[in-house]
Amino acid sequence: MEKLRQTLRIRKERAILVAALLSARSDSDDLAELTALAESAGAVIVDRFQQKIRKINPATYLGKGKAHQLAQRVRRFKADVVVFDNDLSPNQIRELEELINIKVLDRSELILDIFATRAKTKQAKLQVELAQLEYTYPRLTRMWSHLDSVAGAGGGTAAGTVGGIGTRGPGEQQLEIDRRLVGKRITELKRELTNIDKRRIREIKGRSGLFKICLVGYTNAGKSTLLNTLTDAGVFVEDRLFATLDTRTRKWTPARGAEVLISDTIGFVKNLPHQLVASFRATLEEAVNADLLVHIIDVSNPDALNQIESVDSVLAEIGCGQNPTLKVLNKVDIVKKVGQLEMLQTLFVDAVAISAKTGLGLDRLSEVVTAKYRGDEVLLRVSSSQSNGKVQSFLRAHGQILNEQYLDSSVLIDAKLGRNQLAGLKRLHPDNLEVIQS
Ligand SMILES: Nc1nc2c(ncn2[C@@H]2O[C@H](COP(=O)(O)OP(=O)(O)OP(=O)(O)O)[C@@H](O)[C@H]2O)c(=O)[nH]1
Ligand SMILES: [Mg+2]
Repeated sequence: MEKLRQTLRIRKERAILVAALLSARSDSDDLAELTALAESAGAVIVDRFQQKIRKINPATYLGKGKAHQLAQRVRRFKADVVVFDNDLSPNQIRELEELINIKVLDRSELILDIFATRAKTKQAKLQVELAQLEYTYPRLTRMWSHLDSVAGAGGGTAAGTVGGIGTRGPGEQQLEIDRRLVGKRITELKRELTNIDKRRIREIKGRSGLFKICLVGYTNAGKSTLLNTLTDAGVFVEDRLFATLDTRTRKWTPARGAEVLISDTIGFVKNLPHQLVASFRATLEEAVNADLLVHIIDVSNPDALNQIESVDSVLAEIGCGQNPTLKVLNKVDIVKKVGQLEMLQTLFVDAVAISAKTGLGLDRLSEVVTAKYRGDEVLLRVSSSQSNGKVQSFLRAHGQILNEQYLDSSVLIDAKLGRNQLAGLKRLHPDNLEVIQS
């Protein structure tokens, strides 16, 4: 049994997916997302097992009868691993593994594994390692309790060493040693990450003068594709979940005179493991500091509404549930379900429909973003010396000049300008500036 949970990797393994549904709800395919997740991790799905349960069995999550059925299917399909869509306690995992004799993973462990294989930068790697240690460690250690009875069994634990031959309870001793090692590693990781985070937060704060947009959304919604289309950023895009684990920031000019910073972030998913959200907090800092969140929605996904809800709840968890947000309905070029786009447009009347791939709707998106960047329009009367040409150029670039009147040495201008640009105009020191109507 100790072999079962040395690694949580399921690449190329034959997997049975299990969803235990507590409610009677059966409106959507509850295993669709787990299927995508498991495939992303590289597993070959050999069977899917959806079961309605009336209550959670504390020992095995599923009732005993259902668990036995599962064991039979494991044998029939020669499966290597069972992945639950539910989160299981360490005890439930142990009991299930004893019963069906192959590795059992829960949803969070699967997500953590995908993150581990995707992490490329030092920061992402440290963040994932920390989340994994915090989530998985107690679960792995529970598996070692059996070592009590196989004293001196040698090898086979995640840390690779086992206590001396013949000593009583090497499992317990090993547990103690590993607990200390893991505790030390967690402290180290936290220290390293704090340093990187501080640098990163300084970097983000350093951009405070500029208007910042952060792309957020469910994994695979098309955030990186949009960033690439808008800015030629060359960000990794792939039809798999969690393609992006790092944020990338680029300049974007949605209209003449309007320059904004736009960042990509990691994708969200339903029930993102709490430890991951905590570890990735610095990466998500881009979202917290953004002037505008652009929420990308994959309208071709039949589950789009639930995905929107999941994203909103992660946003609330990281503390930006109240930030100004623009919803963008992406992938309109491939929406299949009749009425889906119309339904979402009715629910979110301000949403902009686009295709990041074909470019459809991007002009409208630029317009809406520019309007948010500029803020509500105000009517101004500005007077400036004729030698200070910058004031006129600024108004021409950012606003709309309604009337110009040339006096002796000055010019009197009536213009419309976005409220957010008043500060920029003031920096050019016009002789007089009066807001006539706001
Ligand atoms: N047909 C179509 N496909 C799109 C569109 N936008 C994105 N895609 C595809 O959707 C898949 C996911 O796109 P990404 O840009 O990687 O999605 P993401 O939101 O960055 O995903 P994560 O980084 O995993 O969170 C890719 O295969 C894209 O080519 C679109 O407007 N139309
Ligand atoms: Mg991406």
